[in-house]
Amino acid sequence: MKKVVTVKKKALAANEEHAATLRTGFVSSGTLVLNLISSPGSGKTTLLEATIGELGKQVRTAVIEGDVETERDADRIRALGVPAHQILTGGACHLDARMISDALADTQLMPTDILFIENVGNLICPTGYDLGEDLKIAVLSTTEGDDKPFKYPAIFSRAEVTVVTKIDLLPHLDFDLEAVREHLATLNPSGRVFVTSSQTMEGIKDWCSFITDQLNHKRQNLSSTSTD
Ligand SMILES: Nc1nc2c(ncn2[C@@H]2O[C@H](COP(=O)(O)OP(=O)(O)OP(=O)(O)O)[C@@H](O)[C@H]2O)c(=O)[nH]1
Ligand SMILES: [Mg+2]
Repeated sequence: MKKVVTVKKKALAANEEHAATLRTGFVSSGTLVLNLISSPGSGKTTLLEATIGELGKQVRTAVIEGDVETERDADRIRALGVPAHQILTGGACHLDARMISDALADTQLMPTDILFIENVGNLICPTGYDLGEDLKIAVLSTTEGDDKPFKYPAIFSRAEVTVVTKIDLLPHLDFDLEAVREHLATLNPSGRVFVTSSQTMEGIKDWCSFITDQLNHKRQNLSSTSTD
Protein backbone atom coordinates (compact mmCIF):
# COMPACT_ATOMS: atom_id res chain seq x y z
CA MET A 1 0.00 0.00 0.00
CA LYS A 2 2.84 2.36 0.96
CA LYS A 3 4.53 1.60 -2.39
CA VAL A 4 1.35 2.48 -4.34
CA VAL A 5 1.03 5.80 -2.51
CA THR A 6 4.71 6.62 -3.18
CA VAL A 7 4.40 5.84 -6.92
CA LYS A 8 1.24 7.97 -7.13
CA LYS A 9 2.96 10.88 -5.35
CA LYS A 10 5.91 10.64 -7.75
CA ALA A 11 3.58 10.63 -10.78
CA LEU A 12 1.79 13.72 -9.47
CA ALA A 13 5.09 15.49 -8.73
CA ALA A 14 6.34 14.77 -12.27
CA ASN A 15 3.02 16.04 -13.62
CA GLU A 16 3.33 19.27 -11.59
CA GLU A 17 6.74 19.94 -13.15
CA HIS A 18 5.42 19.36 -16.64
CA ALA A 19 2.34 21.50 -15.98
CA ALA A 20 4.53 24.37 -14.72
CA THR A 21 6.46 24.34 -18.02
CA LEU A 22 3.19 24.33 -19.97
CA ARG A 23 1.83 27.23 -17.89
CA THR A 24 4.95 29.32 -18.57
CA GLY A 25 4.49 28.69 -22.31
CA PHE A 26 0.82 29.68 -22.15
CA VAL A 27 1.73 32.90 -20.32
CA SER A 28 4.24 33.90 -22.99
CA SER A 29 1.82 33.12 -25.81
CA GLY A 30 -1.04 34.88 -23.97
CA THR A 31 -3.24 31.81 -24.41
CA LEU A 32 -6.18 31.30 -22.06
CA VAL A 33 -6.51 27.59 -21.23
CA LEU A 34 -9.74 26.06 -19.92
CA ASN A 35 -9.85 22.44 -18.71
CA LEU A 36 -13.41 21.02 -18.87
CA ILE A 37 -14.15 18.15 -16.49
CA SER A 38 -17.40 16.24 -16.08
CA SER A 39 -18.99 12.83 -16.19
CA PRO A 40 -19.52 11.24 -19.63
CA GLY A 41 -22.33 12.76 -21.68
CA SER A 42 -22.91 15.87 -19.55
CA GLY A 43 -22.64 18.02 -22.67
CA LYS A 44 -18.98 19.16 -22.83
CA THR A 45 -18.54 18.87 -26.61
CA THR A 46 -21.97 20.37 -27.27
CA LEU A 47 -21.11 23.26 -24.91
CA LEU A 48 -17.84 23.76 -26.83
CA GLU A 49 -19.73 23.81 -30.14
CA ALA A 50 -22.13 26.45 -28.80
CA THR A 51 -19.27 28.44 -27.22
CA ILE A 52 -17.14 28.44 -30.36
CA GLY A 53 -20.17 29.53 -32.40
CA GLU A 54 -20.95 32.37 -29.98
CA LEU A 55 -17.34 33.57 -29.68
CA GLY A 56 -17.23 33.85 -33.45
CA LYS A 57 -14.20 34.73 -35.49
CA GLN A 58 -12.92 37.60 -33.34
CA VAL A 59 -10.91 35.18 -31.17
CA ARG A 60 -8.86 32.20 -32.29
CA THR A 61 -9.89 28.95 -30.62
CA ALA A 62 -8.38 25.46 -30.59
CA VAL A 63 -9.44 22.29 -28.80
CA ILE A 64 -7.69 19.27 -27.33
CA GLU A 65 -10.12 16.39 -26.90
CA GLY A 66 -9.49 13.55 -24.46
CA ASP A 67 -11.34 10.27 -24.88
CA VAL A 68 -10.72 6.60 -24.29
CA GLU A 69 -11.59 5.77 -27.92
CA THR A 70 -12.68 7.42 -31.21
CA GLU A 71 -12.00 10.74 -32.96
CA ARG A 72 -15.69 11.65 -32.80
CA ASP A 73 -15.39 14.70 -30.55
CA ALA A 74 -12.40 16.14 -32.45
CA ASP A 75 -14.31 15.60 -35.71
CA ARG A 76 -17.28 17.55 -34.32
CA ILE A 77 -14.98 20.50 -33.53
CA ARG A 78 -13.15 20.30 -36.89
CA ALA A 79 -16.54 20.45 -38.61
CA LEU A 80 -16.76 24.03 -37.26
CA GLY A 81 -13.49 24.93 -38.96
CA VAL A 82 -11.61 24.97 -35.64
CA PRO A 83 -8.36 23.02 -35.13
CA ALA A 84 -8.79 20.03 -32.83
CA HIS A 85 -6.42 17.33 -31.64
CA GLN A 86 -7.78 14.05 -30.30
CA ILE A 87 -5.89 12.30 -27.50
CA LEU A 88 -6.86 8.64 -27.14
CA THR A 89 -6.01 7.38 -23.67
CA GLY A 90 -6.83 3.74 -24.48
CA GLY A 91 -8.38 3.30 -21.04
CA ALA A 92 -6.77 5.92 -18.79
CA CYS A 93 -9.45 7.97 -17.05
CA HIS A 94 -7.76 11.39 -17.22
CA LEU A 95 -5.35 13.53 -19.23
CA ASP A 96 -1.94 14.50 -17.86
CA ALA A 97 0.41 17.37 -18.64
CA ARG A 98 2.74 15.26 -20.79
CA MET A 99 -0.19 14.31 -23.06
CA ILE A 100 -0.93 18.02 -23.49
CA SER A 101 2.71 18.82 -24.45
CA ASP A 102 2.62 15.96 -26.96
CA ALA A 103 -0.67 17.27 -28.38
CA LEU A 104 0.83 20.76 -28.76
CA ALA A 105 3.36 19.29 -31.20
CA ASP A 106 0.34 19.30 -33.54
CA THR A 107 1.26 22.54 -35.26
CA GLN A 108 -2.33 23.38 -36.16
CA LEU A 109 -3.28 24.16 -32.57
CA MET A 110 -0.97 27.06 -31.76
CA PRO A 111 -0.94 30.00 -31.83
CA THR A 112 -4.43 30.41 -30.42
CA ASP A 113 -6.14 32.87 -28.08
CA ILE A 114 -8.16 30.24 -26.26
CA LEU A 115 -7.27 26.57 -25.85
CA PHE A 116 -10.11 24.39 -24.60
CA ILE A 117 -9.18 21.00 -23.17
CA GLU A 118 -12.06 18.54 -22.93
CA ASN A 119 -10.91 16.01 -20.36
CA VAL A 120 -11.93 12.35 -20.38
CA GLY A 121 -15.49 12.01 -19.07
CA ASN A 122 -14.95 11.29 -15.37
CA LEU A 123 -15.63 13.15 -12.13
CA ILE A 124 -12.87 11.52 -10.09
CA CYS A 125 -9.49 10.96 -11.79
CA PRO A 126 -8.96 14.25 -13.65
CA THR A 127 -9.25 16.43 -10.56
CA GLY A 128 -5.68 15.96 -9.27
CA TYR A 129 -3.90 16.52 -12.60
CA ASP A 130 -2.81 20.04 -13.45
CA LEU A 131 -2.65 20.57 -17.22
CA GLY A 132 -1.19 24.08 -17.05
CA GLU A 133 -4.71 25.48 -17.37
CA ASP A 134 -5.91 28.87 -16.14
CA LEU A 135 -9.22 27.49 -14.94
CA LYS A 136 -10.77 24.13 -14.23
CA ILE A 137 -14.37 24.11 -15.41
CA ALA A 138 -16.71 21.53 -13.90
CA VAL A 139 -19.66 20.72 -16.13
CA LEU A 140 -22.80 19.41 -14.44
CA SER A 141 -25.82 18.30 -16.43
CA THR A 142 -29.33 18.62 -15.01
CA THR A 143 -29.93 15.02 -16.08
CA GLU A 144 -27.27 13.75 -13.64
CA GLY A 145 -29.23 14.80 -10.57
CA ASP A 146 -28.78 17.64 -8.10
CA ASP A 147 -26.85 15.57 -5.56
CA LYS A 148 -23.65 15.26 -7.62
CA PRO A 149 -21.68 18.20 -6.15
CA PHE A 150 -21.93 16.66 -2.67
CA LYS A 151 -21.24 13.12 -3.91
CA TYR A 152 -18.17 14.15 -5.94
CA PRO A 153 -16.88 17.13 -3.94
CA ALA A 154 -13.26 17.09 -5.17
CA ILE A 155 -13.95 18.52 -8.60
CA PHE A 156 -16.68 20.92 -7.48
CA SER A 157 -14.51 22.37 -4.70
CA ARG A 158 -11.47 22.68 -6.95
CA ALA A 159 -13.07 24.04 -10.13
CA GLU A 160 -13.13 27.83 -10.33
CA VAL A 161 -16.27 27.59 -12.45
CA THR A 162 -19.22 25.20 -12.71
CA VAL A 163 -21.34 25.23 -15.85
CA VAL A 164 -24.76 23.67 -15.37
CA THR A 165 -25.90 22.30 -18.74
CA LYS A 166 -29.18 21.12 -20.33
CA ILE A 167 -31.27 23.63 -18.39
CA ASP A 168 -33.89 23.34 -21.16
CA LEU A 169 -34.72 19.90 -19.71
CA LEU A 170 -35.52 21.29 -16.23
CA PRO A 171 -39.34 21.08 -16.65
CA HIS A 172 -39.01 17.30 -17.14
CA LEU A 173 -36.64 16.64 -14.23
CA ASP A 174 -36.58 16.63 -10.48
CA PHE A 175 -33.52 18.90 -10.28
CA ASP A 176 -33.38 21.64 -7.64
CA LEU A 177 -31.22 24.37 -9.19
CA GLU A 178 -31.28 26.58 -6.10
CA ALA A 179 -30.12 23.67 -3.92
CA VAL A 180 -27.27 23.04 -6.37
CA ARG A 181 -26.24 26.70 -6.20
CA GLU A 182 -26.19 26.45 -2.39
CA HIS A 183 -24.18 23.21 -2.42
CA LEU A 184 -21.65 24.70 -4.83
CA ALA A 185 -21.33 27.84 -2.68
CA THR A 186 -20.64 25.66 0.36
CA LEU A 187 -17.99 23.63 -1.47
CA ASN A 188 -16.37 26.63 -3.14
CA PRO A 189 -17.49 30.05 -1.91
CA SER A 190 -15.52 31.95 -4.57
CA GLY A 191 -16.62 29.68 -7.44
CA ARG A 192 -18.67 31.05 -10.36
CA VAL A 193 -21.75 29.26 -11.69
CA PHE A 194 -23.20 29.55 -15.21
CA VAL A 195 -26.53 27.97 -16.11
CA THR A 196 -26.79 27.06 -19.79
CA SER A 197 -28.55 25.21 -22.56
CA SER A 198 -26.64 24.48 -25.73
CA GLN A 199 -29.97 23.76 -27.37
CA THR A 200 -31.83 27.03 -26.63
CA MET A 201 -28.53 28.95 -26.10
CA GLU A 202 -29.77 30.20 -22.72
CA GLY A 203 -26.81 31.47 -20.66
CA ILE A 204 -24.26 30.96 -23.47
CA LYS A 205 -23.71 34.73 -24.01
CA ASP A 206 -22.90 35.27 -20.30
CA TRP A 207 -20.55 32.27 -20.29
CA CYS A 208 -18.75 33.59 -23.39
CA SER A 209 -18.47 37.13 -21.94
CA PHE A 210 -16.83 35.58 -18.89
CA ILE A 211 -14.34 33.75 -21.14
CA THR A 212 -13.42 36.88 -23.12
CA ASP A 213 -13.04 38.85 -19.85
CA GLN A 214 -10.66 36.16 -18.59
CA LEU A 215 -8.67 36.34 -21.83
CA ASN A 216 -8.43 40.15 -21.67
CA HIS A 217 -7.41 39.95 -18.02
CA LYS A 218 -4.62 37.49 -18.82
CA ARG A 219 -3.39 39.66 -21.71
CA GLN A 220 -3.46 42.83 -19.54
CA ASN A 221 -1.43 41.11 -16.82
CA LEU A 222 1.03 39.98 -19.46
CA SER A 223 1.50 43.47 -20.88
CA SER A 224 1.78 45.10 -17.42
CA THR A 225 4.46 42.59 -16.29
CA SER A 226 6.41 43.01 -19.54
CA THR A 227 6.48 46.83 -19.14
CA ASP A 228 7.49 46.68 -15.42
N1 LIG B 1 -31.51 18.91 -24.30
C1 LIG B 1 -30.18 19.13 -24.32
N2 LIG B 1 -29.35 18.14 -24.69
C2 LIG B 1 -28.02 18.40 -24.69
C3 LIG B 1 -27.48 19.67 -24.32
N3 LIG B 1 -26.15 19.60 -24.37
C4 LIG B 1 -25.85 18.36 -24.79
N4 LIG B 1 -26.96 17.63 -24.99
C5 LIG B 1 -27.03 16.22 -25.45
O1 LIG B 1 -26.34 15.39 -24.52
C6 LIG B 1 -25.69 14.33 -25.19
C7 LIG B 1 -24.22 14.28 -24.82
O2 LIG B 1 -23.59 15.48 -25.23
P1 LIG B 1 -22.03 15.59 -25.48
O3 LIG B 1 -21.75 17.04 -25.72
O4 LIG B 1 -21.57 14.63 -26.49
O5 LIG B 1 -21.46 15.17 -24.06
P2 LIG B 1 -19.94 15.03 -23.58
O6 LIG B 1 -19.86 15.51 -22.18
O7 LIG B 1 -19.05 15.71 -24.56
O8 LIG B 1 -19.73 13.46 -23.67
P3 LIG B 1 -18.34 12.64 -23.54
O9 LIG B 1 -17.32 13.34 -24.40
O10 LIG B 1 -18.68 11.29 -24.08
O11 LIG B 1 -17.97 12.62 -22.09
C8 LIG B 1 -25.92 14.56 -26.69
O12 LIG B 1 -27.00 13.74 -27.10
C9 LIG B 1 -26.30 16.03 -26.76
O13 LIG B 1 -27.13 16.35 -27.85
C10 LIG B 1 -28.41 20.70 -23.93
O14 LIG B 1 -28.05 21.83 -23.57
N5 LIG B 1 -29.74 20.37 -23.95
MG1 LIG C 1 -17.38 14.97 -25.55
